[in-house]
Amino acid sequence: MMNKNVENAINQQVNREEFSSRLYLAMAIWCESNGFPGAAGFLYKHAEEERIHMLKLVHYVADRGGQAKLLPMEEPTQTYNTLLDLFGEILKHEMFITGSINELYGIALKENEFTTANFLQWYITEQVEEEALFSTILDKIKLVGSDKAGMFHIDKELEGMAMAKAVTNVGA
Ligand code: OFO
Repeated sequence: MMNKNVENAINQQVNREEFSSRLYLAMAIWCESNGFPGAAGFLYKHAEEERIHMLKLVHYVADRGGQAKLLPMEEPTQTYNTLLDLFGEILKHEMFITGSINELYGIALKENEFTTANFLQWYITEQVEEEALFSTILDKIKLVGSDKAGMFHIDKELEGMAMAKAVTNVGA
């Protein structure tokens, strides 16, 4: 049976991953209605990935003989000023998630839950990738500033990244 403190902290992480999915869905919706179809496609895909992050935790709790709890969620921000703003918010959010995973890992170690600590390694690696991905995108957006042609290219690039993700998922 899993330690109660660890189980509670995992449930909180379930909530945060679920919120990430909802936040990126809200952002995708904004992008779609504000002339960024590529960014929208990319974020719709990313919202699905966050749902997978959430489900991995849910199944882990079940495998350990527990039952994951779904906690209430706040409404995500649904309007943004610019694409730069939006991706800035994503990077901030991912840094918060990294902190949350690290905290959860710390709780697992403190409670001698080494199986959970081992399981969390995947999330620790994933967060390195998430932060790297979003800071790269953010740097590109900063570079083009308000140049319309540059923004168009970035949107196309994001569309390509979403398609590459779809192909990778099919192959997986
Ligand atoms: Fe689940 O990695 Fe982003 O939030």
